[in-house]
Amino acid sequence: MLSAATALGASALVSGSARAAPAGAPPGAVLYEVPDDPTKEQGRPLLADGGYGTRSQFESEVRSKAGNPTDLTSWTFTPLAAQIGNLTPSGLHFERHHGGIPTIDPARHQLILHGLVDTAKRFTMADLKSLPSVTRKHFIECSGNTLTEWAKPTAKTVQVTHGLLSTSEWTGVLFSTLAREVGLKDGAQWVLGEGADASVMTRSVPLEKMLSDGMIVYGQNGEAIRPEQGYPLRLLLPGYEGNTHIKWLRRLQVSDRPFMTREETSKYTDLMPDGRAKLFTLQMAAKSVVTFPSADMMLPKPGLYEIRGIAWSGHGRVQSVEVSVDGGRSWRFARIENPPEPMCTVRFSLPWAWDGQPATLQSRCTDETGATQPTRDELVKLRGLNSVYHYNAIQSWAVAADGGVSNVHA
Ligand SMILES: Nc1nc2c(c(=O)[nH]1)N[C@H]1C(S)=C(S)[C@@H](COP(=O)(O)O)O[C@H]1N2
Ligand SMILES: [Mo]
Repeated sequence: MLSAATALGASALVSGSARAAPAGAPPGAVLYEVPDDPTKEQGRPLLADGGYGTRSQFESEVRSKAGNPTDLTSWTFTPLAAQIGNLTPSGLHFERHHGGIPTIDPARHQLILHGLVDTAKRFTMADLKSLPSVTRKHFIECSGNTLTEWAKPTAKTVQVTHGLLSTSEWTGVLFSTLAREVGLKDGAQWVLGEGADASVMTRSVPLEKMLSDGMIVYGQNGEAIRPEQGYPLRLLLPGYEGNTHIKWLRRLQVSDRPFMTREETSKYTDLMPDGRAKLFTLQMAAKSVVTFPSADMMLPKPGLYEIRGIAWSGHGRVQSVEVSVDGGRSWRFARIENPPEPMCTVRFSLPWAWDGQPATLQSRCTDETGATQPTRDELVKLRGLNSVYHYNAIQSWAVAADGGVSNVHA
């Protein structure tokens, strides 16, 4: 009787609790009893959570904090290894605040659009929500993501090496829609975005980018964006470095030149080996990371595993992801698990039979422009070691014979 169920792959489910089927049941039928769970609780009434749902009490993944959490300039990392699917839950979206999180009443919030325009305008939240909207999935990556890895492997987990990366579905108004509302004057080339937080974050963005896909967003994953993500309004620039996605957006000023703010001169520039700095390196490059197995994990024994990870590019869609288990000597194409969208993450996987020997796991993203992730040696040859931002080298995880996984340069 059990053999049919076993052939269907159900053997692990039955564990000896099969019973003979009652008379009249189809031939070959077997009843299985679900074992009783004495810890199960039944019958929580609806709305016991106040009407806004929370996750199961058994789920405990959280963002980890960096630096002193009471400092107003601080950041938290998304727990990438625990993420299920391609979207980051809003409550686990990484955070980077330069002046803490302001509390803003949306009824009082306004966006001013002025400068090289025919008619400067103020938009209330109601004004913005009445305009045609778009909904798109995009990642945000801080250009400081993975900055600890330039000189030597430093971070202990993938949450800390790569967790300044999150993906949401964003809803809002295209900048091009607002531009039609005010009319752009001849000579318009750049747009300044300004935040209403204590840091008054300001960045200059090329008008061409603003007009092509720049968004003013108020929605994240089906509800209002979270306070930590810029409630009630933020700038969303698909594929651009996180710093340009101005949160708590209150002002846009159109100009014929960049404004050369602190964040685009003293910060968020790339110091090259010859001592000169590159300005306005705005697009995030092709990048990927294996999230399972990754540093600080332990493989219990040799056998079949599924290597899993995330890949993305600020230049367009992910074209392919390759995985190596021998430190980059040989590569195999991974399976892409969701349809690639422009400037959005994909999840990838590859089955791997681990023989118990030491192995070095890597992944390599190629985007639709043909750009591929460099090795760390190639990146350092090009950029030197003065840089802080835009580290996109191939990440290596070493699997030791005892199954322990650690962060290495290979
Ligand atoms: N107004 C304002 N906008 C801001 C910041 C800030 O501190 N203030 N931090 C920037 C940086 S450096 C990054 S990486 C992203 C982080 O967005 P998140 O906190 O929603 O993940 O927001 C950017 N926009
Ligand atoms: Mo950032």
